[in-house]
Amino acid sequence: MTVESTAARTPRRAGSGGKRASAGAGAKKSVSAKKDVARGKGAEAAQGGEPELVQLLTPEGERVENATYDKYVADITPDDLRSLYRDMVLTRRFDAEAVTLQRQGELGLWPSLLGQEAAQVGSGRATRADDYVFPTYREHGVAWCKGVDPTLLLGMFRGVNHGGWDPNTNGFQLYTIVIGSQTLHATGYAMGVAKDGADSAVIAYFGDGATSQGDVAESFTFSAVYNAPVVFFCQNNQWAISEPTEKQSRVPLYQRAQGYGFPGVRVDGNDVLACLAVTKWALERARAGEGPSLVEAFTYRMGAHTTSDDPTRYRRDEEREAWEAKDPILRLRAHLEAEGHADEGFFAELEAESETLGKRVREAVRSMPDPEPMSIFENIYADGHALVDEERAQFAAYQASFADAPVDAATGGEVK
Ligand SMILES: Cc1ncc(C[n+]2csc(CCOP(=O)(O)OP(=O)(O)O)c2C)c(N)n1
Ligand SMILES: [Mg+2]
Repeated sequence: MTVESTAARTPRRAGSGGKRASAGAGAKKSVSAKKDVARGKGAEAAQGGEPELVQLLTPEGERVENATYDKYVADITPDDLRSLYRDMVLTRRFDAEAVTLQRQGELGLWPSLLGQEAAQVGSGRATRADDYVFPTYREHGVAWCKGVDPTLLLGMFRGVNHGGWDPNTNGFQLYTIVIGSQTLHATGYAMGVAKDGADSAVIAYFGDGATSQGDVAESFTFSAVYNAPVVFFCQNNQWAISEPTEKQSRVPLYQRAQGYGFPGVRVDGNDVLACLAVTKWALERARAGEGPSLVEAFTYRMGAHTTSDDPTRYRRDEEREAWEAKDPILRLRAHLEAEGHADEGFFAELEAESETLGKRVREAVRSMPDPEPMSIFENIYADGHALVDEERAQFAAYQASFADAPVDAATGGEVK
């Protein structure tokens, strides 16, 4: 599989024969299906055709009808559209600040969400306050929608804590680095929700690469068998570090659900409205006792995997450029402008708000206190653990050994 063959794939829009809901001024025709056919021998080609993609806003910002999903966004007002736009813009700004802070040495690492704002804000805004989110390490936009103060997300990446927020305050679990493991946690939690008789739902986020993990397969099996109220939200950003999706699966990822006995849907992950609608559908199913579903948000990681990665080593600029044309934020902006839902004043105010957020994030990171060394052993197990106790004692003895060490008068440090 060459890198070239992964470029610029956009599957056919589901219900693409449907009418345009409104023709925005200057909106071009949506990209033709023919042009969108996968160029390589990837997963789509293996299926003998391109998969359907739920899309409500074309890359040009034109609203298209969808017989199945329109009803999930039927109550969306211009205010809501502006607020979705605001969430995406501020999330992107927060993310950009974090990348810069890492480059300045203030953070050890940062996994950017650049390009995935619609997938995260659309799905995040579909959740209710009592729905519980199990994220990976990249769900900064979902955290934002759940009301987690973004500055709290940075502590772990500065190395001053293990997480930085109480998951139960906002129904947003701690970030998980162990790929796919949170899908099992989500499934177990959802099984508990069902046993409690609650009507809330659970949503587990993971990437395309995570679908190759055994944990994800197990969570699909268990959630299906137990009819757990969980939504599996896969952000297919085309890459698992340097591994393209084609090398992860012989079928489009959403089709995996069928084998486990629950529905799977591929949605345009750069279309915030479609992500909102499809996730609402999936959450409502879960709440109604209809069990799990898989949403594959077809999107693109425009940045590097993390600040430690250099994507120029394994992918072409043309690929990123093709996805830039489908930018989720520009798409909604085009729609807002074409429909007359936002004026210059709105965009200027948002720019000012974005500046204020940037300043707040920078100041918060730089003023984070260094932790007490012994605090590394806190919040590991709810009831303690013999091994942690042993390690704590060893570390305490190690720390204490410095107390008696002779001090070099010249340097103020330990005598070598
Ligand atoms: C169990 C496990 N194996 C390997 C890794 C190393 N690793 C970190 S991120 C990553 C790729 C994940 O790709 P994907 O699931 O597509 O998520 P993305 O980062 O693209 O959002 C890997 C292999 C890990 N963290 N955990
Ligand atoms: Mg990925």
